[in-house]
Amino acid sequence: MDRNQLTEEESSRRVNIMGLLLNCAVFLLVVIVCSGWQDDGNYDGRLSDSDPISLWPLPQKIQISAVAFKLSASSFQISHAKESSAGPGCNLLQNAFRRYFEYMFGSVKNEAKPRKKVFSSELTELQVWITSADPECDGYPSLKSDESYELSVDQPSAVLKASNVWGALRGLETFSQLVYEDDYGVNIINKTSIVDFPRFAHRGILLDTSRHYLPLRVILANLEAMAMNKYNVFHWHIVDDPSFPYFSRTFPELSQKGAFHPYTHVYTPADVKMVIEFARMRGIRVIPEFDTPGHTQSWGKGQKDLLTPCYSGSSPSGTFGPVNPILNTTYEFMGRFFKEVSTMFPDAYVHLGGDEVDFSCWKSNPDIQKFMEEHGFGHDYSKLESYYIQRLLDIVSSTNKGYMIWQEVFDNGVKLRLDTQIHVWKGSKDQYETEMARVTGAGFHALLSTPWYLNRISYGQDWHGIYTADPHSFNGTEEQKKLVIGGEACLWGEYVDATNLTPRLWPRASAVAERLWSDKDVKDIGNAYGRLAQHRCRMVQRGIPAEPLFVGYCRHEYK
Ligand code: CP6
Repeated sequence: MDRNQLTEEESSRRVNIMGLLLNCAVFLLVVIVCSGWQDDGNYDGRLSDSDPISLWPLPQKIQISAVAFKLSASSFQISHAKESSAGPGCNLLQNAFRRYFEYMFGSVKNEAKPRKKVFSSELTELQVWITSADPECDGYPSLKSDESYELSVDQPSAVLKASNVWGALRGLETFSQLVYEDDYGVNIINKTSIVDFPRFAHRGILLDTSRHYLPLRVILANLEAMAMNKYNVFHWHIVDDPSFPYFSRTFPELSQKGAFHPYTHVYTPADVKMVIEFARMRGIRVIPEFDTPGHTQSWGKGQKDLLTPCYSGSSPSGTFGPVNPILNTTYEFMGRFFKEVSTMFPDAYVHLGGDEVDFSCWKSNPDIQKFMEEHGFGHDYSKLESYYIQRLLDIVSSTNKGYMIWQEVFDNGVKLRLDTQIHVWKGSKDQYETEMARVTGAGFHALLSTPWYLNRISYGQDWHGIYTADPHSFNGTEEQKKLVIGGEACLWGEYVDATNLTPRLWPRASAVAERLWSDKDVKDIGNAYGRLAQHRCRMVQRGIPAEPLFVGYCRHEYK
């Protein structure tokens, strides 16, 4: 490599400091005391070109001093503050302490290195202080979870304050991102003060396990990467046309016949529980999607009469279309199926799909035609779709779940409960902005995915467009803006399996993560580039094969 070429890390350090300065201007509350808050030590590593502090997504308010402390694996500990409502009995926190300790010190094998720098002091403790009476150690995260935290890194001990474990998890990630290695391999942290909270409550990633089966370890590795980016929703598009890998206890034939392979390409109840628990430990909700009435070819293999027989002329052609909406057996099946789903998945929401329903098969079927006439639907097949969805929503409501649906269901005028979340995924920028305005104008909660179809790839730095898209960029009132719960990055699986999933997703999904977490004014591409390049190297160091943004290298390359 050209020696004059700035490495990703070096150039990003520069941009990073520029960015921190920029933030002084951007946030009135942010004060970067660039010359050191109070230079009480003899560490000469002021915030300068060589400081590799790189936070992603950027916290809401930060103060960083030039004063730095050393951290050593042998003396540093993460502990529960005396006043904390959580203690060593809180498995979620104990587990997180261990995880983050390893991220900070795992690569430091040999402590006995010659030190040329003298540090004013060493930081020996991070106290975690949960302030609310119920720390939620054994609970599940929800749309309403408080993820805010305050972090103070100073002598004699750093303090991370949060009302519950969800905020503490976000703060631990931030603390670990503040730690950097100096040229001698010594771990350093600067005196810092942070107040942080998410801009949007729903920050998700969709993975598709139907087009290709994803081994459990791939799903878990991505949950891990999601936590590094403060994501809090795993939208599990678990079944679709090509395969049905969800093992249903009530209807085992569904995966027996509908999975690519009935034993090796299936998620058992134990697998599902493991995903949910691994996600919970990281403050991530698991929302399953069981998409109907379209996208259901694989369901038909194990459930007779569920799908509509298509006709060619006056006789059945042997092919099948969407779920058959005119049979009572369909709704009996859905009732039992979603009852099981509602107990398997603890989240308060399920995603019911409802997208891309192809009407041609329904049109060909004489029984459906008769049903259309009887119900006065004329030739408007979206009315038939609405009829089906309406009955399905009533069924799912009776299991005490809320629901998310793709935008078509709203577009077709289905009557929806006001707490329904409409998932916008179609169209150009103009079209999705209009849709966001229409959905929130009608009083519904909305989330955006259109600009974040990460299955789409192109040559060059396509993270720019991903980074600059914003769920609030539409014409609407303050009330409408409040109805936007966030967004999701989607990685549809047609061209993705275990071999290429992680680098296709990261760090492009990190760009979405900052849009959904950080202040709306954090949008400078130059500033983001440096931090993102470094954040990507940090993910690589932590074992996530995230792809490069551009030319450069990481100090710790992927092994
Ligand atoms: N599967 C399902 C898909 C897609 C959708 N639903 C999809 C559509 C367009 C693109 C990528 C994916 N593969 N069930 C749309 C929500 Cl570009």
